[in-house]
Amino acid sequence: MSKCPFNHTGIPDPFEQARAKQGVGFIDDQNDPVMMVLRHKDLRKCAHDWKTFSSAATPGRIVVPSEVNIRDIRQVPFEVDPPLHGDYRAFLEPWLKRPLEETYRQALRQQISALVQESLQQDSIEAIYDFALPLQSRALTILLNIPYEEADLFISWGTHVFRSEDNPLDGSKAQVLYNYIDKKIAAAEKSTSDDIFSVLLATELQGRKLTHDEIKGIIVLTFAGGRDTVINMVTNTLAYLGENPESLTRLRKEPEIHNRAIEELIRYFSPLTHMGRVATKDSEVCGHAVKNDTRISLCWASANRDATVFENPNEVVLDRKLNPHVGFGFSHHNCLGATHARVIMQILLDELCQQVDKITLGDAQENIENWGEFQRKVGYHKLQLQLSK
Ligand code: EMZ
Repeated sequence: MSKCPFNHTGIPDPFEQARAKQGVGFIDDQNDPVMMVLRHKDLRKCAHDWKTFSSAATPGRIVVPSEVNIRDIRQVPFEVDPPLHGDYRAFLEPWLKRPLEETYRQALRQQISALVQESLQQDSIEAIYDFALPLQSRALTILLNIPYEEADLFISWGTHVFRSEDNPLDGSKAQVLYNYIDKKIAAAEKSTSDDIFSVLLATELQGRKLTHDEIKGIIVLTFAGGRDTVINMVTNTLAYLGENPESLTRLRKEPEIHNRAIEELIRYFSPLTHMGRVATKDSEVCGHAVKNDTRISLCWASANRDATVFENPNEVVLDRKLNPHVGFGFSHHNCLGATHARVIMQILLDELCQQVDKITLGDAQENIENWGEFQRKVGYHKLQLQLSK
């Protein structure tokens, strides 16, 4: 394998100056500008204030880049405000807490352990397409309770369901997912099973059955929200452990710090840079006016490096004790898939500690997001590496 051409210097923080100076950043997004909220405290205040900063705007508008031009299906409960939002969560939460069950964890461990074993046999693997994408796609079959074989189809869709290599907003790609979901709902209508589609068809909300669009909105979110985020988390973790072999050694010796290490890696990597809200009235954030019907974004990646909250914010402190990170969002909308993601990370760290002695990094192509004046590395497009014993 060729040698790593540069230092994988981690994930720099492009927001530091703007966060300290004015607390916000301004970006254009398809002629619908966004004011990014950069400080931890302001961000938490805005996230709480759902009456002023709503998630229930036109479908796609709270996402940055906006998806209004490529979809009209409302993602549920992510694009819904309280109190209805809470009603959806109430029946989704038990399903999304299943990763805490032993049988679920065993199934996931089997998948991840096999993937690590297969990777050990290769001279070199590409961390996304040979590892993180199959890992995420296979784990999703457990979350949805559908046959393992369906993962091959999800793998073939690539790292994002609305983005392709040459198009950051790809409506035709979204249609492939929609068709799949429509087919699965139709099949579940014909014959009931214990998969997510049948469960949602049987679910009652306020004394009525869920509509087809509500079910679709829930499933789309499950596919879209937990995809590139989990992939970035897994890939960045491999890169970090490759560049910091002493951390792998420490994690092997101190399994009791794994949970803290996972939270710290989530804080440091912040796999989702930000998420938007739309103002429902004229308002103000950190001294900056926000007009009715304009967009703000809650920049998790910036808040997670806020030096007024985190000591040495740009360092990975594996056993960081106080860690109020917002890597899974904050307040009502905090990530519903967080339990699944955390359990994936627990098993991954454990399997790497047990099976792998060394991660050697090779050629890499970074994935840099461009947000106006800010350029943020969020992970990799490609990362060649070798796992060895
Ligand atoms: C939306 C979003 C959810 C959006 C928690 O994040 O993830 C993005 O990757 C999707 O493009 O549609 O699901």
